[in-house]
Amino acid sequence: MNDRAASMQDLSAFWMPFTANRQFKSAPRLLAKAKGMYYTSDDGRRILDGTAGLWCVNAGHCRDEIVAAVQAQAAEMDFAPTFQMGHPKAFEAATKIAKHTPGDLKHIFFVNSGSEAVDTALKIALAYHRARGEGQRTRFIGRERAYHGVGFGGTSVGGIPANRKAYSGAMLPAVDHLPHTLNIKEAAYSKGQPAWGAHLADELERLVTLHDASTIAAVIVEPVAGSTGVLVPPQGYLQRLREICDKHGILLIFDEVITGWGRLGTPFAAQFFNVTPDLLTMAKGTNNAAAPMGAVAASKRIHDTVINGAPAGIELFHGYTYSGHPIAAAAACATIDLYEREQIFARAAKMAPVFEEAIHALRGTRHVIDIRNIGLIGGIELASRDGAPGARAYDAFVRCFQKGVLVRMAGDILAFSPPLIIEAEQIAELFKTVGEVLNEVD
Ligand code: PXG
Repeated sequence: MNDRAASMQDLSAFWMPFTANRQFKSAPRLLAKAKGMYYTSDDGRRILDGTAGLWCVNAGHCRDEIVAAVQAQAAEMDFAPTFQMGHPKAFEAATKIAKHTPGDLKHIFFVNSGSEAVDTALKIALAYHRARGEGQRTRFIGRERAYHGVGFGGTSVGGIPANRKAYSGAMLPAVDHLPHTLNIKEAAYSKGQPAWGAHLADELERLVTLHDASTIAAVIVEPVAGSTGVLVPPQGYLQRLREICDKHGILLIFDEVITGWGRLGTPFAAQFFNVTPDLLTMAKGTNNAAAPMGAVAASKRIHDTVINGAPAGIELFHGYTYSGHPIAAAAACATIDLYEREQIFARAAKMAPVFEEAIHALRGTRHVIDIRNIGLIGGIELASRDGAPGARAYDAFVRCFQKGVLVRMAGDILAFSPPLIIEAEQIAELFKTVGEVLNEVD
């Protein structure tokens, strides 16, 4: 342990998520405060947040209006059940969310995380097919390199080998995967959507032939895959998935946990790509990550079929103690008001070209083999060190933090997803630091 770690409280009790615990605890990186675009580390350094926390603090940190809403709600009513009871903030939050969801996806089911949103969406898909007499549709189609959280459902439809390996004997039984859409040979340094790759959606037809449409409940994809290294959908790809799903009566689920709430300059990626799914998951930016919250937005057809198809009584046997938790709901209301008042999504759209130019200016920098971007999401793929995949990006991440910039890494890809309030000078600072660091790391 380094000196600082030794002088701090005991780090051993917290078994940290998705963390190299032994490595971290021997040289911890701790954040103590946050405001706007910046964190403050526990040793008092200002850290530019290039990742909006974990793709979630879209309006910037500790915004006064959201802080006030959380404080007021905590004092007024800490908790109230939403099982056969209700409280105003949950209804208000759902109504505000539904103003921004695409198409007729205006029915909002509250959960507490992206993982729960995904598992909930999968269950709603099953319930929908069952309610309409097609209960044999139980198969899900995910995609390679997808991240859909860590529930058994999300892990099963996800496509990250490391996340599945230890649990592989206990995945959902009927799942298949589309190929992912990244092809550096064909589409390196694409700005926005690659021109190459729409045909990869036709793989869905192959899976439909293999399994028969009558067994398939839903296809789930992230419109832009974020956490496996920024995989931008090829032009026409999502439209093609939508067409094939419609042709075969298969539901299309967009996992918008990362792309939701303005990341692409529109409320959701569905509006950006002009493709409307049947179910849409969200979390993170829903309440600016001020308290755990996620949600599933369901189309009218799905909602009405499940609700009206049930006998009198509870229609969907699903929910969480904290579904629509008052503090999370109050934070969501304040967050969405703030997004609207400051036109944060339009702001993201305006900054996207500045971000695109700045990230692509790193083309030609040492180690870089591809740069990808869309909206305020960017990825820089590095050549891996021989025999040590991920080590180079990890070193770059640590060095960036030492130099006052927070980035994320996925394998050997550096990922960027700043708060949507980022200014041009901060974009310049972010990528200047990254460029310096890439010249310094082996
Ligand atoms: N779906 C998607 C598309 C996600 O990106 C989840 C579901 C799960 O959300 P919860 O709230 O259960 O964590 C996510 C989460 C990273 C990173 O570094 C990404 C996520 C979470 C943590 C880190 O890229 N995405």
